[in-house]
Amino acid sequence: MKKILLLTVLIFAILATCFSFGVAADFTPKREYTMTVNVGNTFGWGMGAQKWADLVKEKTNGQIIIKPYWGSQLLAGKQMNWLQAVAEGSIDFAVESTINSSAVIKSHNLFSLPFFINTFKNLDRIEYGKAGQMLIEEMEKMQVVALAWGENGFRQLTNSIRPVTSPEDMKGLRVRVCPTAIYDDIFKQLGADPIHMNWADAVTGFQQGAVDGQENPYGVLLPVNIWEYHEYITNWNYLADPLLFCVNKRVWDSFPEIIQLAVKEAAREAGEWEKAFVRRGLDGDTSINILRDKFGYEPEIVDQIEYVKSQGAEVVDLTPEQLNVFIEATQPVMDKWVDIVGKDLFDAAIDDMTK
Ligand code: X2X
Repeated sequence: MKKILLLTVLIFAILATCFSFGVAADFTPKREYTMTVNVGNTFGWGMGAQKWADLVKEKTNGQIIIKPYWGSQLLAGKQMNWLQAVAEGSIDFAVESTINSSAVIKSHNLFSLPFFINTFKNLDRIEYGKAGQMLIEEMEKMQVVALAWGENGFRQLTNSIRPVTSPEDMKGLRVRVCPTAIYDDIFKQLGADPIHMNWADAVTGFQQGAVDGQENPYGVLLPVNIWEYHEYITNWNYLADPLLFCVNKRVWDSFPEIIQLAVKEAAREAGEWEKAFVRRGLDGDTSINILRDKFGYEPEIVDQIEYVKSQGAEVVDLTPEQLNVFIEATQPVMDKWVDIVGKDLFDAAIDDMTK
């Protein structure tokens, strides 16, 4: 009896081993997987995307090769189309901003609610909390698997006309904004003139003076030398711009478990590095210490705000009173967009932030 049992166990073990090898052997990776990124590889965002690709190659012993395409090249510059492309599978991977998916998934406007999130701590609580989970689950239903969070950053206002300390100062300013509706509402509400322009055309637009201003995080202001076009920067953290490290679901499901694990680990690691890189100098010593201690990485520029000042930018920090004027002025936008984002998600985000 014992012998039969032993034999059965042995047969099962052999079958299971064959089966698992069989599954792995059945898997033939594509020669190359495509990845879309809206910016270039000199931005922290782009460096994080490259790091993900490098780590995936390393952790899968060269089985999975991801080629990043910069500047939304695969989308002919149409930054708002990335999610659709990854959902359909015409692009395999993405390291992309939730702003650029917010036209397709309305809930992604959560991060663009004006003056709602404001601090890194709040942002992390949302991303790794219930609201973040809800967003990721919603994406998976659309065939996009989000493996890790990254960051473009809190967006700041820059312009070539005058220092902005109140909505009054924004009257008539022609501001390049991301091509999405909530931006129109915010900037119109503040008296400015929002101009839609894809990022692919934006820097040329700044050079040619087609607009007076724009808004982007320090992680973008530095690599484009924004002070060469816009002397004035207002720090107002008015909305957050997270990134997601994503893969098409069919591609994901085609990977054996061991490869999935490697791709996910690589995304988490690259995301953590990338977040610390773009936050460096903006959150005290926290991010700079992560870069140094965890990654052994010493950035050339440690204090991003001091750096732009040293290049000639005039940086305005709003007082709490000045900030309040902006918060009150944009309240109608907030009221309108909470409904579009979804009350459940909004409440979950508040819950996350107050935990
Ligand atoms: O278009 C922008 O401003 C950018 C580069 O920040 C995004 O892709 C959201």
